[in-house]
Amino acid sequence: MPQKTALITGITGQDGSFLAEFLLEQGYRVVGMTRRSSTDVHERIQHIVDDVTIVSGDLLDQSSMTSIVAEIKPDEIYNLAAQSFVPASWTQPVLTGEFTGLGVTRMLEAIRTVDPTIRFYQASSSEMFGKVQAVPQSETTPFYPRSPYGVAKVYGHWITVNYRESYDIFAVSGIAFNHESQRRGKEFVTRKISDGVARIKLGIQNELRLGNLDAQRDWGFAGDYVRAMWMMLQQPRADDYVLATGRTHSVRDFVRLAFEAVGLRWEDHVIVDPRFYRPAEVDLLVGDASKANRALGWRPEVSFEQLVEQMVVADLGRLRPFAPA
Ligand code: NDP
Ligand code: GDR
Repeated sequence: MPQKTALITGITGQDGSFLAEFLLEQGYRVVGMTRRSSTDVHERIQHIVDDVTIVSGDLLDQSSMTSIVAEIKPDEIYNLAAQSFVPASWTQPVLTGEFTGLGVTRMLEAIRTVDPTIRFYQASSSEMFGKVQAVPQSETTPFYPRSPYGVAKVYGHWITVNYRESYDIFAVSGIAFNHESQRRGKEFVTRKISDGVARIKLGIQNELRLGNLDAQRDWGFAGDYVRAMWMMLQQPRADDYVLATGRTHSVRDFVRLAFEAVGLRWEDHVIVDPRFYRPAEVDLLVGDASKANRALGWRPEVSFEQLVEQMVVADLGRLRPFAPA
């Protein structure tokens, strides 16, 4: 079989780095689209940077995306790039709409005009369920987004469905619930906690300030989710899938386990700081991934407890050289 080419937008992000590793293992030629920056943003893909091709483009710029698709001639495109931090979507709502919403249309337009046989994966989100209309949430649960980010993702989701139905493009949307790892950005709550716990354990800091501890999320491991993205593009028929573990935990549960992993009591160090509350909160997410399980044979392998432990251990190892003598 000839080698396949995959184009990943957002290759420098958490998921992009895991997906690039996974596709290289499958024998793909991997091309990553990155936006120009004056600093090195390749931290997460440093170890594979010589194995992938980096091309310069931006979700805001139609011509860059169209010419990348024409030049690279990918078999598959994984659209992972987005403004992905929910709180930033209230302070930069228009930019979030441009990146996270319209950016999807720009890539679909590039496919439509260059080669409509290219297969397309859109990184949709459980944030689209927002104020949930059913528990657990499945592919048929109505959307009720609670942030400009969630609203933009709903647009990205439906434009993907629309290009599939309008132009017969193999365009699919993975409705992924939260997935984490030691490569998660430090502004997201899981990594903020694992990083904070490691700092406290090592005597670098003494307290951890968090927002709403009651929020509940369906947390999985990012490495498991990128496998599902690929599986979705190998199917005979284009379809959308919920990707989730089916288990939900509160932020407080994550905090407790993370502190327990280093033998500390979370109550002695965590301060609830209303600065981290959101204008509108998503209280409870728990996904029903039985369709992905049945049709793709996909099942997440890393448990919540393993995930918490892995993240804390990784941050302890990273920060140990900075511990006071
Ligand atoms: P990250 O925030 O870690 O990565 C986002 C990526 O998008 C980065 O590579 C970033 O590049 C890139 N990017 C942002 N803006 C632009 C732009 N204008 N042009 C080109 N590239 C841009 O996100 P994750 O890896 O966690 O998530 C991947 C995708 O999946 C996102 O779309 C996210 O919304 C979605 N998602 C994530 C979930 C999760 O739990 N992780 C769950 C559900 C959906 P740079 O390095 O330059 O900033
Ligand atoms: P989320 O992830 O908004 O679910 O979006 P995040 O980790 O930011 O928040 C999860 C929950 O934790 C609560 N929380 C805090 N959050 C942050 N960031 N910082 C805090 O100090 C804090 N304290 C409590 C939040 O209120 C929230 O309820 C992530 C992103 O990856 C999206 O791109 C993706 O689409 C969804 O997951 C699925």
